Amino acid sequence: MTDIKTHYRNCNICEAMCGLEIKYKDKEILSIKGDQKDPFSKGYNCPKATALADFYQDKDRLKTPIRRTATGWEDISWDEAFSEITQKFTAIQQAHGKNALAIYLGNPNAHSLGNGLFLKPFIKSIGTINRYSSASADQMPHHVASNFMLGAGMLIPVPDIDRTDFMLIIGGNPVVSNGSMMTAPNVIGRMKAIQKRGGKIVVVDPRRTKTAKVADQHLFIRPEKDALLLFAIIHCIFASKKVNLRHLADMIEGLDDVKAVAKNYSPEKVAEFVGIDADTIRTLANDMMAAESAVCYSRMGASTQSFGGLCQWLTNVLNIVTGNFDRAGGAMFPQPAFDMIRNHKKGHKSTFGQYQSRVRKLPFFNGEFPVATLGEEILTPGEGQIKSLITIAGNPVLSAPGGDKLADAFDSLDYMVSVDIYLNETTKHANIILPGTTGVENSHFDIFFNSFSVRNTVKYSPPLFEKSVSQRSDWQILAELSARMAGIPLDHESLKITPEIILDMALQKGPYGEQGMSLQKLIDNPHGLDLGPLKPCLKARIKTENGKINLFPSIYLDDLPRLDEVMTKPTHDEQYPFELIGRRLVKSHNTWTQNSARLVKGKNPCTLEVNTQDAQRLGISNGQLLTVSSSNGEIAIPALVSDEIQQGVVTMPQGWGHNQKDTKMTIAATQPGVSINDLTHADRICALTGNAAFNGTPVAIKVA
Ligand SMILES: Nc1nc2c(c(=O)[nH]1)N[C@H]1C(S)=C(S)[C@@H](COP(=O)(O)OP(=O)(O)OC[C@H]3O[C@@H](n4cnc5c(=O)[nH]c(N)nc54)[C@H](O)[C@@H]3O)O[C@H]1N2
Ligand SMILES: Nc1nc2c(c(=O)[nH]1)N[C@H]1C(S)=C(S)[C@@H](COP(=O)(O)OP(=O)(O)OC[C@H]3O[C@@H](n4cnc5c(=O)[nH]c(N)nc54)[C@H](O)[C@@H]3O)O[C@H]1N2
Ligand code: SF4
Ligand SMILES: [Mo]
Repeated sequence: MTDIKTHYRNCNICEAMCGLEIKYKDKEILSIKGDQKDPFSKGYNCPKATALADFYQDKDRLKTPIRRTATGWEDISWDEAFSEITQKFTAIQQAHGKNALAIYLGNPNAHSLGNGLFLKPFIKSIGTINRYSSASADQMPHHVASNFMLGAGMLIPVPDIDRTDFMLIIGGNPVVSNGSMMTAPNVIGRMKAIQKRGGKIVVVDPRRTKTAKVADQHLFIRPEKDALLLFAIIHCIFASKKVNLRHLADMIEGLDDVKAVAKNYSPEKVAEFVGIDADTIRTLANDMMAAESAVCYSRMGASTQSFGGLCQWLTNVLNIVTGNFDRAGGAMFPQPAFDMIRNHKKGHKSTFGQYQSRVRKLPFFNGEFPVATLGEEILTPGEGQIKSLITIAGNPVLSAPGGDKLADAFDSLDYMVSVDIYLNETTKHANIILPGTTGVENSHFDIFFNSFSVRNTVKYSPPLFEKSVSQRSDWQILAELSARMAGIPLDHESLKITPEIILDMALQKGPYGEQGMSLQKLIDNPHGLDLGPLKPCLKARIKTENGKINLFPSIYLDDLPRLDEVMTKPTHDEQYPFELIGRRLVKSHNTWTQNSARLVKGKNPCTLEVNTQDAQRLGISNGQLLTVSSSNGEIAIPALVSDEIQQGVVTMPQGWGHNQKDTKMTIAATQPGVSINDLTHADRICALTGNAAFNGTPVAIKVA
């Protein structure tokens, strides 16, 4: 028994940062459980964590570079792969300009220490402005709001869930997702604690989700009408004359302008469009004002929709005018030990709209263009056309709006490279796949999620298992590619820098440096360290030039006519009368965890939930195969008749569709699920931020 060892680390799958206790013997994982001594997650973990063992052992996982040939994939050496890639990328950039090479970054980059640190120099080395990521299929409206209101896109307010007395959750299902832009392991436990201390939770969602079932109140809302609801609540708060800005009173600009505009959105005016009656909206506003502390938290449902920009602005406004911004129990700002914005100067220029995309003129922001425009930038001929692409830890064929069309676009590229652990729906289009190490083979530190966390904590874990001699880490791949692209010799000193060296420096120079924070300190404390509850800190951390909160940035004013059209020109799509929204499943994470046998065990979860009355009207019965069509395409999917989904709305999981040919994810390929993004359309975006508008996609359904 003595040779059974224990390793502690944070789970790297979702944002929750659950601490894990892993028992192992030699190179075999024996068990994965929640780490009771983790100061943040306190023993909590979800079923996905155990699959870290499956990803480690997965026989389908790539370990060496492979190259596509006319007769199939062949193994090649790292040197051959790097040489070919450098030569091809350089030739394409010389012939067509720097921007002819594009880059797409997927979600696991945010969960990786090495990628978080080494992507920036890599991006610099390829010198392209054609940069895309999953962020514009997710949370870009949050960054836009923080950028314009607070002067820093990464200064994100997070709900102080552990102290709030009233939580309004709009378009989030954190009981399943475990929170997003709100790192909070065991959300369900934290929600129950709100109720135990006498507080209240209200969920606004077109579906009665697991989160809605835990809440005290659930309000069904029509998809994409959240900005109107938020405006109406704000209207009530101004009308009641109970605006109370507390300690931020001398930091707010534009209060009267917001008040004047909010006048136009009375509960009575918006009710029929929102689908929530005026009295209920007034009660909601009153409940929020009456609570000792309160917070509005809005997420995917309110971000990946046509008015995502307005929703995230109005969420901040609501928290501010109720006196719940930067205050215990409200929306607060973490102070991470690795502080990404510490050295940002006040008043630094926003890059929003610095460039416009070539074809659709969408805004460049936070160093990237919206992923919704990637396909047309590849397919539209002319000066500046994308000819070559590198994807890093992303699967846009399944994750981007109109993903199936992206597959065709990728086939038209002159040259494509993927840095990925699988041969999947996206990477199969690459000429070369470079596989990095993953999960337990990597050291781990959460750069991003400590910045979105509901409590200040910090933790570092070394790799559990050393990689084999033939393997490289993602960061090593990025470092070598950067050097080769920039013509730096491979024995250069800069190539000796590791993530640990940079991390240690950032910790020592960071906000806890004077108290002795360092990498060694974290190595000595493998369960992690508690740095305490969130503290009011906005005065010190705000990055606007004059140190004030801009409550009404003009970009939002300019977007209001578009919102008003919802009420003045309501449309009913005769051809596609249903509105499609997505759903997340406890046992899958986006597109990439479905090769774990234990996670996909059981009946097919990829079903289209249809409201009972709609089903009766259309003669649809449970389990029946349906054809679902949209302006983008068509899928076949079994029905799940339910009263949990609102009439006129249908929902299916995101991240599925693995039964394509020429991939190598043996278990995933046997799963019947289809891709929601064969239905969503790249043209459907939030016109303000360019973020994908997945929710509310018009669809038609019929029995197949
Ligand atoms: N319709 C609809 N579409 C959506 C969503 C939705 O709700 N509805 N959600 C959106 C959201 S929130 C997100 S974040 C995006 C996600 O969009 P993507 O990031 O494009 O998709 P993922 O499934 O996260 O892709 C992860 C990829 O990284 C690879 N990978 C996993 N681990 C590693 C690693 O350690 N190293 C490397 N190099 N590769 C690795 C996987 O094999 C996979 O190819 O999808 C978006 N798309
Ligand atoms: N188990 C699991 N956990 C995950 C992931 C996963 O794939 N699986 N993915 C991770 C990622 S990358 C992210 S970004 C987070 C996302 O975390 P969440 O934001 O919690 O994600 P969703 O479950 O997509 O929740 C969106 C909710 O919005 C609702 N909704 C849809 N349209 C509208 C609308 O117009 N208005 C309103 N009010 N609601 C609407 C949907 O019914 C759904 O309940 O989850 C993370 N955690
Ligand atoms: S909730 Fe997220 S971080 Fe926690 S164990 Fe599950 S997948 Fe991992
Ligand atoms: Mo996401």
